[in-house]
Amino acid sequence: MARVLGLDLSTQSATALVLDTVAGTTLARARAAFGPDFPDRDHPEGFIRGGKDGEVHADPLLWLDGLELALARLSKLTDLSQIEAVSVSGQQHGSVYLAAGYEDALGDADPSRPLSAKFASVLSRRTSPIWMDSSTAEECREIAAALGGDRKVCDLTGSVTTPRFTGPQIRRFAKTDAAGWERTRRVHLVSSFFASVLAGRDAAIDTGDGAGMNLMDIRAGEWSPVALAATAPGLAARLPAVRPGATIAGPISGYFVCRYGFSPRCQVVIGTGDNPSSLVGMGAARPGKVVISLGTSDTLFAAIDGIRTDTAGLGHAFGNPMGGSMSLVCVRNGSLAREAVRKECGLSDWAAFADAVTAAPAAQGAVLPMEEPEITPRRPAGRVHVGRTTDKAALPRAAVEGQALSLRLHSRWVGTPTTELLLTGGASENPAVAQVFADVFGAPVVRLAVSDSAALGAALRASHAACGAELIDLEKVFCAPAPGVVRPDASLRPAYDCLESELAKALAG
Ligand code: XUL
Repeated sequence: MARVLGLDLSTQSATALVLDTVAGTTLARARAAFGPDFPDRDHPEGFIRGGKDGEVHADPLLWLDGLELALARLSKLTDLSQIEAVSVSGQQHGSVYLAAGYEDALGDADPSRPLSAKFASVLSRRTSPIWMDSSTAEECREIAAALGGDRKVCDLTGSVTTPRFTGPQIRRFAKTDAAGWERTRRVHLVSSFFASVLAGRDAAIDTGDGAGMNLMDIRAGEWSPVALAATAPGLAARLPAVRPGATIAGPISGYFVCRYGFSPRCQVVIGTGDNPSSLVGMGAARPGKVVISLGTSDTLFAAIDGIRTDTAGLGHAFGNPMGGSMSLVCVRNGSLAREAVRKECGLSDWAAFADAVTAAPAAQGAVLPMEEPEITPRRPAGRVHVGRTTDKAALPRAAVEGQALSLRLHSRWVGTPTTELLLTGGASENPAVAQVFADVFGAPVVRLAVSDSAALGAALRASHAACGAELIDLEKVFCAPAPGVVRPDASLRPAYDCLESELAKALAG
């Protein structure tokens, strides 16, 4: 028997997934939603909008409570003492700032006090900036200037300085709250913070998530001393080590043994970001498959041979937790934009939205719906229209086509032709949406039988790193495609090629 647990701390929820890797079965899944499950906390979406200059933060104590609620629910479904290893996936770029005494909070095994009570007094920054934060344009400019320009930063760290990335966020904190920075002893990513909490001591940041900080030398897989120096004073001493994804942080802490009945032999494997984790969970950790995840943010990613970077500065190169690297294109206006269009068109649910997409003629006009300031392409909120004018009846299709075309356009730098698209995330279950992606990319779309690819990736990584399982064997069982490949309509290719070049022109102008 080899039972493993994958945890995903995402923007809106904490998910826990238990696999039996010998029987090849999913034993239990539990979730806690930061908004709906904690109505008195008043963060209905799980994060805090409307901060100064585009700040978007979240409450790390709410994340801890979310983890505990998910584990409490999980413990009613399966025997946690049988779990041999656990790992974590976390929303990327978000950071947690800890003051002196944080090691005691990590090591405190007293099961009568919840984690949030232990950590409340050791946060040197009460809230955590998350990936939706766009407040650091000035810090991005300053870091890029200190490092010799965007191209150099991109070549060194895998991305140009990017507002949501952790380095610029750290710099803004150090500049705007020097006393808070002075009090800070440790900065963790969401993934490394939760791996540390589970292990009861500091866990390393993995090279997958570490690459989303503008601080790591992407080729060496180590912190870059020049990037650290350009970001904030004394940063090197405040970061945990950076290590390959298959590193074991240690056995699970006494807190989880006493409070949830874990075995003291359960091993904690260091965490990674949700996109690198999904790469593993989708069975795409080796080059060849392109994953599109349609969630709060839409992302496109693929394992790549060697290191390639986007000279246009929009795409990112991250470490692949299984070795090598991966590309990532991240679009902020994902499901929230689809939802805005659905509501605007008076469509009561996603089935009605799917009907509207199917009913409208294909490849006539596309609309890129940017309801909020966008990161790929970098633009203020507003819609970009190309091709024929779109009325309300055609808008749902045109908006999905616009999103698919923009992902196609902004992933050209990766350079590998798309032979198969793996679609995941909430909207991927919508057959009309899947058909549009197949048609726009001119590639068959496959969906996996298992949802929660980020939590699944964490569980598979735990099994590989701590229980010696081969990823290729795990993939055969847990990443099997769902029946029903969605085939592209090749006759639409020329029309979509035209719309893509029109979109490129409209965005350049
Ligand atoms: C990736 C990114 C988002 C978050 C969402 O760069 O910012 O996909 O990881 O959780």
